[in-house]
Amino acid sequence: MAATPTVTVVSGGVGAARFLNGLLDAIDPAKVTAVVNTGDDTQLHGLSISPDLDTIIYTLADATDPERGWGLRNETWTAMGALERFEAVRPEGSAAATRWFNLGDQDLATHFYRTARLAEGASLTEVTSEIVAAWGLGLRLLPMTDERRATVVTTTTEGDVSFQDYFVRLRHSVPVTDVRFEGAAQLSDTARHAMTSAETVVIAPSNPLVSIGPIRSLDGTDDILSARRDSVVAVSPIVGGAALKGPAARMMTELGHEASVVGVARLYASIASVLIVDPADADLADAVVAEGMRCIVTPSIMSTPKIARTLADVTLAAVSTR
Ligand code: FO1
Repeated sequence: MAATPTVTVVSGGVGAARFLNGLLDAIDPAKVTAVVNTGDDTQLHGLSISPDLDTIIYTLADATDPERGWGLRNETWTAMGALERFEAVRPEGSAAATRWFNLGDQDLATHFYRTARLAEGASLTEVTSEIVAAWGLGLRLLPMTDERRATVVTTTTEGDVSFQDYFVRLRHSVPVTDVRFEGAAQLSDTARHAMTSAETVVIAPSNPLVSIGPIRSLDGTDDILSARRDSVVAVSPIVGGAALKGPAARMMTELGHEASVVGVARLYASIASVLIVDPADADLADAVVAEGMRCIVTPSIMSTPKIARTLADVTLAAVSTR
């Protein structure tokens, strides 16, 4: 029996979390590292908030609210409710008492801890490993960088806004004309090592533009992955021309890409050799191959743990270990 390969999963939020759940069923969590998008990170109420890291942690801890897909189940919102009185007196232009980004009472504990540890000089990588340990998870979770690297979305209605302004405050309901990334393009050494040394790299079924894109925007990521593309496999986040969750399909169209598995193949062909697609897109498998990738068809809608586990098994089997 060959040793279980070490696997690094390039990850966004909800889709990546569900894929990782299946992967941790399939192989030893100690063999798994996730390099996670922090372009969604935001500062509110003086707190440092890392939504994609927290979505993965809560999901793998089986603590997440199943309807929302983010935040914790059985959550209460007392603190957020108590902010309402201050909205009335808040000066124009102040971000204090912001209430469009919902922070549950239990969720606040995570932001308190992360913010306090960062203020003490800990890196986001260090704090993330502490939070992962606190939830008893066996995998390694790495932010893509320890520096600030923010996704900026250009909308037709408000111009440039932060990712959370776009996704939550504007309910991603406004057309997008550009996405770019601000701040240091500094891939962390740990994340770099995780992407170079793993026997297999998986690109999780996350938004190619605003979840995987920020990680690819860091110096070195695309060079690392293209140099080892034979052992890089991507799982399409688009099924039947639609995203399983969130605005990925519409954003792809708005930004000039084809919102299909072929469009995903065009975005990933230089860094991955295999694209996993759902049977709904079996008729497009040849078009994916024409983009220079192998195409494997297997159920990708992770509606049950068994489907998620099988998807993980098929994904790992798709690329030869080095
Ligand atoms: N998503 C929402 O749609 N509405 C919210 O109020 C909201 C709050 C929130 C708080 C903490 C957190 O970790 C995530 C939160 N999300 C919320 C999800 C967040 O916008 C993620 O960035 C998206 O899920 C995309 O990954």
